[in-house]
Amino acid sequence: MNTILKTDKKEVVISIDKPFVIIGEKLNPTGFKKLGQALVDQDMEFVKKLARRQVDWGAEVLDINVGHPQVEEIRMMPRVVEAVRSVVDVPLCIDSNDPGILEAGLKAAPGKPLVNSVNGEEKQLASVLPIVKDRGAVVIGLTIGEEGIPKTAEERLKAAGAIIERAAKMGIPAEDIIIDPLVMTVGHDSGAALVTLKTIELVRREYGVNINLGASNVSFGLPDRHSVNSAFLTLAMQMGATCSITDPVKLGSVVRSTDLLLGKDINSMRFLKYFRTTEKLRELEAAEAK
Ligand code: THG
Repeated sequence: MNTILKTDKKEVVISIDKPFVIIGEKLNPTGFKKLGQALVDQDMEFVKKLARRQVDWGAEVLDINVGHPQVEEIRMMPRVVEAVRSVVDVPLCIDSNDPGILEAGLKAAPGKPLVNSVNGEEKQLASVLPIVKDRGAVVIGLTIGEEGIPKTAEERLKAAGAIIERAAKMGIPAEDIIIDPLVMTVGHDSGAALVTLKTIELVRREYGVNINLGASNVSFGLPDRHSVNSAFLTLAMQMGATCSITDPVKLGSVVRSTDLLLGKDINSMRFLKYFRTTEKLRELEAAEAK
C-alpha cells in the first residue's frame, strides 16, 4: 500500500516496497528543550536551522509540534510551518491533538501533509477525522482505545481496526492512514518493545497499512539510548514498520544500513550517497563548532 505525502512540488511515498522514511522529530519542544526557549523568544532562525539540519541528515518529512506553556500554539503553528517551508521542500507532519491548531497548521502547509495524530477515542475521531477528510491529508492513528493504551498486541490491533473502519466510513481510504502501534520504554517494562513489534506484525498482516513509530520513546530513562534505539528500529523495520518519527542525525545511518540489508537499496546507492553526504556534513559541523 502506498501512502503519498506531498508539498506543492514534491512527493514522498511511504510503502513496504520502498526505503524507510524518517520523519524528523526535533521540531518538538517536548522532546527538545532548547526549541521551547527559541519559540518563546520567537527565534525563527533557530527553527530554520533545525529544519535544514534534519533534512540534510536524511529526514524526508518533518514533524512540527509547538506545544509549550508559554507559547500561543494556534498562532505559532502557522509561523513555524512558514519558517520551515522557507528553507526546505519536504512534506510536513502537523503535530497536535487540538483540532484548531491542526487546522491552523494545515492551512499553512500546501500539498498533502500528515496529521499527528488521532487515537481511537470517540471524541478524537469525531473532531480530527473530518479535518483530515476535508483537507485530503494523511493521518497517524494511535492504537489507543477508550480505555487508554492497550497492554496486548491483539487489543492494539483492534484499536487500529476501529480507526481504519471509522475513517473508511467517512471516505478516508486506508492508504491515508498510518498506524502507530505505540512505543513505550523498556526501562519500565521489559515486555514493552515486544508488544509493539507484535502489533506491527498483526496490523500489517490484517490491514496492510503503513506503520509509524516514535522510535526514541523505547529508551526513555535508560543510558546509552542510541544503542537501544538503533537495535529497536532495526527490529521494527524487519517486522514491517515503514516510517518513524525520529532523529535523523542519530539514526539516519542505521535506517540506511537496515534498508540495505533488507534488499531495499539496489547497488547500495542510497547507503553510499548517505555516507558521502554525511561524511562532509560531519566535517563541516566540526569546523563550525570550533
Ligand atoms: N508517536 C507519534 N508521535 C510522537 C511519538 C510517538 N511524537 C512525540 C514522540 N513520540 C516522538 N518524538 C520524540 C522526540 C524527542 C525524543 C523522543 C521522541 C527524545 N528527546 C530527548 C529527550 O527527551 O531526552 C532529547 C531531549 C533534548 O535534546 O532536549 O528522546 O510515539 N505519532
